[in-house]
Amino acid sequence: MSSSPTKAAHEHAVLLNAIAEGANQYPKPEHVNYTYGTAGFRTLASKLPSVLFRVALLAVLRSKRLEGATIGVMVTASHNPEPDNGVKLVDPSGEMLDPTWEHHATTLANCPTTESLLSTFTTLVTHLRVDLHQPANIVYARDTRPSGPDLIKALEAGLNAFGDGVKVNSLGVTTTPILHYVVKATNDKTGEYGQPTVEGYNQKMAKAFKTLVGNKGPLAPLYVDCANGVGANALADFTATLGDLLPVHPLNTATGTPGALNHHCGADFVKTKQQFPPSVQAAGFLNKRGTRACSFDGDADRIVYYYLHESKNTFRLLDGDKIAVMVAMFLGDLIAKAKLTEDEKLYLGVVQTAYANGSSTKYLTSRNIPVTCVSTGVKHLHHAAQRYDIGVYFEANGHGTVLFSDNAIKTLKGASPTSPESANAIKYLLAFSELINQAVGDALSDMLLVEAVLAHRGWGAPEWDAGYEDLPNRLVKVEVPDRSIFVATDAERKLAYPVGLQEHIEEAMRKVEMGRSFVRPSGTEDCVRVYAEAKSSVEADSLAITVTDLVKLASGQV
Ligand code: G16
Repeated sequence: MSSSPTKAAHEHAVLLNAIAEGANQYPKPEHVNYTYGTAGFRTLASKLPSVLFRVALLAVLRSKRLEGATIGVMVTASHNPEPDNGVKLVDPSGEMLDPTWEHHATTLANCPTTESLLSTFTTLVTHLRVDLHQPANIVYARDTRPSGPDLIKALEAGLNAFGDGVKVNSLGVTTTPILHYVVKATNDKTGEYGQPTVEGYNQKMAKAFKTLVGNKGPLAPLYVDCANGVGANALADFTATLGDLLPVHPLNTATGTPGALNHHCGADFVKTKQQFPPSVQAAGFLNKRGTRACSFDGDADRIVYYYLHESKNTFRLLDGDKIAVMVAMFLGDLIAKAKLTEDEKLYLGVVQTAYANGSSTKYLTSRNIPVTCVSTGVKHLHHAAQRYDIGVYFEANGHGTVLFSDNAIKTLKGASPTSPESANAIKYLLAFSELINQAVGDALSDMLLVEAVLAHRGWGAPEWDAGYEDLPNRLVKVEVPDRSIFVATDAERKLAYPVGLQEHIEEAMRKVEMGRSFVRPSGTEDCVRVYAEAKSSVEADSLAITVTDLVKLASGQV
């Protein structure tokens, strides 16, 4: 649709007026510098209203630029403590926002005044070649944080500035991966991915899970720590759809209790502290030896498993690395059983980050499974995984999924089975491609993936754990006055700055057997993270302490 220059100028002026009116309600606080980081904007909720208003503007520009494709907005701070909140944009494919647009998000968020916001907005419209007459479609949701409703109001104020020029779909309170699913399904014009609703998500996964384990159930009961977050609601909805096939015991479901979210529970607590959440212990879980439990994080995009070791009576963690290894081995076996022809050959690979335990990488590479190491952040893993026909990616913290390429799906659908075993393998591979969230890491979908693999293998947690022994490792959060002085390189395995620090870290590594350590600034919290692993716990501890001291020294704290 085109309009005369005068009419267009008038329409633009009306839009800018509406934006100005809204923006004045949400002024940018002084002395705050925002960055669209690893997982969007994330900071204290009280600092975010102006950011939400501006994110709405960018979401609309992105949708209009893509001729009305649906863009997602998720309001969450995932694993962060309750006073924090955040917001991230989801691209039409269900993936994270195109990295070239992250900079525009940062620029808009940092405009100091309404005037500068309007001129930056106008510049972006021109620079990004956005036709404001195009339609825009936005779907949004939030997690259970108490600050969520006010931030959603700020987001809606930004969307409302466009009047009828934007169609919105609010999913209310839901998990991050469900929002990603709905975005992907909405934009999938073939309609094959699934119904673009929460119900559609539950039905799709329940159907695939039944195909995979329907004749093996009911499975052994599973304890699920929901981190007192939105995963509790999603789990309840899903189990209502699934029925009795997987009996779950939900724990930490107090979504309305102030301060409870991620507090002494959840995937990040378990992974970082390497211990049971106290609430899981209190639930009598430890009396049931060998029983597996898992923890979601605050927005249910991460999951880790754990259990009590039978004879040693110790906590055993089955983190993202353990999930990746078990799943890659199992899918690899299914590919072999499918007996595809040379032309149909499917390549499977694993993507990890520097946090991956050295033992997991060794286990995979020694079995000829290709492993790629990329920087932290799902967007990096996701893109690297797309290079395989079946790309398994997991961060050690439990954030991950398995991507099936179009070629893999087409090949499997077109393959001619040579035996009942190959027919089953093909059927199961296709069912896994339905069960596993193709847009992003998803605690609920990953839980079902793990359960399906365990059921097929006939394993419990100890058998799963037996594959390899993790090297003892430590993860330390160091608060520093300015984390931006730490600049990582080489897929975050080394530090480029401060100059000289890397040499000291390497010297410390050489002093312990099988020592490996790295330092990187967090993209979601105001801290620097130190990772250390070594042959023994004592050495991992000492390496972590030495490197932490080096970080403090370099940041002028000692
Ligand atoms: C986010 C990202 C993850 C990343 C994690 C920690 O997770 O999506 O890829 O591993 O933050 O990042 P950092 O160490 O940079 O703080 P979530 O679950 O918090 O959204």
